[in-house]
Amino acid sequence: MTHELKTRGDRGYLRIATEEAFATREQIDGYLRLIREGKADKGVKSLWGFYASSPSERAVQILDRLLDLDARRIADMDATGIDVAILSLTAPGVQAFEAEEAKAMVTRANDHLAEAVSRHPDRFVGMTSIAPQDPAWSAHEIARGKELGFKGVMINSHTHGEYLDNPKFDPIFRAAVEVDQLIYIHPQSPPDRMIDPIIEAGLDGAIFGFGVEVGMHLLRIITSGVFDRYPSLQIAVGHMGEALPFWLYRLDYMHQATVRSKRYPFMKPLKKTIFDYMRENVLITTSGMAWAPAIKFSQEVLGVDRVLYAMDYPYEYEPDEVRTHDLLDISDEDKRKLMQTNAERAFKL
Ligand code: 1DF
Ligand code: MN
Repeated sequence: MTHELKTRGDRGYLRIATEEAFATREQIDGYLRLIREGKADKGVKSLWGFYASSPSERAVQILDRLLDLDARRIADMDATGIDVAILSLTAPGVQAFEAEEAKAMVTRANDHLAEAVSRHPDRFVGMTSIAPQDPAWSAHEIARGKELGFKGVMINSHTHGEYLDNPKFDPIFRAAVEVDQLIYIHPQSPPDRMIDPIIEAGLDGAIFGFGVEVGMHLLRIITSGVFDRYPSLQIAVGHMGEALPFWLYRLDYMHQATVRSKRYPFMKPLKKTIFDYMRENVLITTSGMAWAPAIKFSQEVLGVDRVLYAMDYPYEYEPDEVRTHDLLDISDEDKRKLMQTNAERAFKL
């Protein structure tokens, strides 16, 4: 059987990939400088010490592909049948830098992305990157991003070990709600106060540390009541919800038991259950999880409208994984939601 990966909806749907990374040279050089000066945390040292300087085939290919926003990327999209790539600055974005440098660098990265989108308007969609180190400034950048034509906001999980449930980050949520765009929480390495037992086993990266970090981050956002303050806020996470769908029964049961027992004075009752927030405020993507049982389970638990396709280019560039999605034994209607229309609705394309 031939299974060609043509673009343009030959299978009855477009393929819109929602977690696709790019980098700027300035950003990569910045990570290398942090590492050289001893200012990088352990996670950045592990991640970018590898991708930005290893001579291994994987690192060299990925770095080349990250930096390209033209012919090579389009050719790779064509070769795997990806019609539209929703692009964001690769992890940890500018969140590893001090505030002033981060703001200048992310402004240039957003401008760079906007120019690429204007060169390839029917193939690329952009997300705004921010510098959460300065929440008020980031709120303005989110509004500027909308002016530039971007369709969502990318945050690479923690910022110097701080999480978005910290009230100081509230202007970021308010700005996302005001522009009516989703926030995508992408992994980065766990912060220094969490990483030691993970990194000593080589598990700090995409293999496990990323997922633990973002799953916990999203849970903190839910349990601290952010969605009660912003009921219309939508947060997307990749990697099939960073395992939270599979945990959901236990999370819900234990959250209710914990709140009722008043074990933690700061853990207040919420208006809804964790299950409700996951089905009403959270979107998940299939990045790095091209695995039929996990996709179908997540569709059943969260609803078919909440699961979106992502490739995770260039970290995951496997034509067979596109086929896995095409060949899922789900209805044509549900497949079209997964590959195309859920993304169109969530990002308001
Ligand atoms: C990796 C994976 C790196 C993902 C990423 O950004 C990333 C990796 C630095 O394989 O090291 O986005 N990912 O989302 O799975
Ligand atoms: Mn990714």
